[in-house]
Amino acid sequence: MRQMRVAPSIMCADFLNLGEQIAIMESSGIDFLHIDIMDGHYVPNFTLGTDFCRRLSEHTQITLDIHLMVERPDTYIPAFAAFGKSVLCIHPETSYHPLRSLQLIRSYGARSGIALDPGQPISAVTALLPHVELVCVMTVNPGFAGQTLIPGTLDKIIELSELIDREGLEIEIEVDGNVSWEYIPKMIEAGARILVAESSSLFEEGEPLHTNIERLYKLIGR
Ligand code: S6P
Ligand code: MG
Repeated sequence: MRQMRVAPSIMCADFLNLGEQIAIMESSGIDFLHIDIMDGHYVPNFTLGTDFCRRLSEHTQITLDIHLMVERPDTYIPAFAAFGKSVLCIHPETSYHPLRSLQLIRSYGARSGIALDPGQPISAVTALLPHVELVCVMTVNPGFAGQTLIPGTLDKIIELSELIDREGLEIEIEVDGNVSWEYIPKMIEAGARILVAESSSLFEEGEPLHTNIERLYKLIGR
């Protein structure tokens, strides 16, 4: 089995001590920084933006995993694809022509991905799978941290994982939403290989970040 990878969700980090937290993640070998981008339309919230990503990419070598929760993503792809070898994920239902959006991402040298809203069936995105390197399965509704996993979303990871194997596709499954100590083993068993670890685990209050990273690595066997 491929080594599990970890993508801490930066919207859940301690913004007043962000530099310190990034340094801990770098020295711990964290794989990606998951950056949630929200536009107040596709999702009723706002979070981070291009200036934040630019600053982060100047400051760290860790790859940015940019989760675009925005309508009409083509408008923003050029700005967000500018950060090294980032991964850019769109929600296909936000684009008139999702395949064109994925091609646009790749045209900038970034890696392309799609995020699956809990209400979107896998059958809606099968035509896009040959054009992505990553599928982010959302186990909560997009827009907010601190939600509870929606039942049935783990089955979706299993279904997607079987489809990827059957078709021989080179796609990694990322899981985003309530990635808690309790659910992590079930998510891995279902087929997830990238964990968007957040307020339910890595940034859980009460324990320092490095202690939670050690606990997470032990749990995922690395
Ligand atoms: C939600 C976003 C996620 C959150 C994450 C928060 O729209 O895409 O990446 O940051 O779900 O973590 P938790 O553990 O509070 O669900
Ligand atoms: Mg996210």
